[in-house]
Amino acid sequence: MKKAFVALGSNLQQPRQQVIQALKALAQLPDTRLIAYSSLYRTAPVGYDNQPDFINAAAALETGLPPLRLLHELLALENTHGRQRPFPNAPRILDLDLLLYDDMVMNTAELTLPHPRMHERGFVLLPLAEIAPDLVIPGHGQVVELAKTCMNQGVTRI
Ligand code: PH2
Ligand code: MG
Ligand code: MG
Repeated sequence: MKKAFVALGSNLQQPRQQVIQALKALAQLPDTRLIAYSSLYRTAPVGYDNQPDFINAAAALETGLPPLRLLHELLALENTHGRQRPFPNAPRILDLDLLLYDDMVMNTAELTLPHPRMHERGFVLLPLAEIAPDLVIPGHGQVVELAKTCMNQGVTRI
């Protein structure tokens, strides 16, 4: 079994419920256990400002699924929730990003690990610091230290 971390986000159609439902669905994935999940956080949008605040959270999984298989399960779950992709960083019903898969480092068209922007995003790091403060992001350092640099990004635990 491998350990993987997933970021959850939603800012459309009852975002809290979307994220709570998604956590339940993660626990139901084949050959996978949900071993930890964070509180929910209300977060200011990053990248494209003219959209509602997000609800974000982070989850830790233990899984026998290989990384691409896990990624495909996450994308399928987004689709089940009705996710559409009109333009980059558009508001979304559900976003499930594979952040880390053990200490794997890879960069393909389909999947980059660690997630390329996770080390600078408060909406990822603050929830992650709650469940895995000592985790090291390969190439960037310890989650709790990185999270301290993101305190002014409009991320509030709810
Ligand atoms: N996701 C993005 C872009 N911007 N901002 C917040 N606050 N939360 C997100 O989940 C988020 C974002 C791309 O996936
Ligand atoms: Mg994302
Ligand atoms: Mg995504």
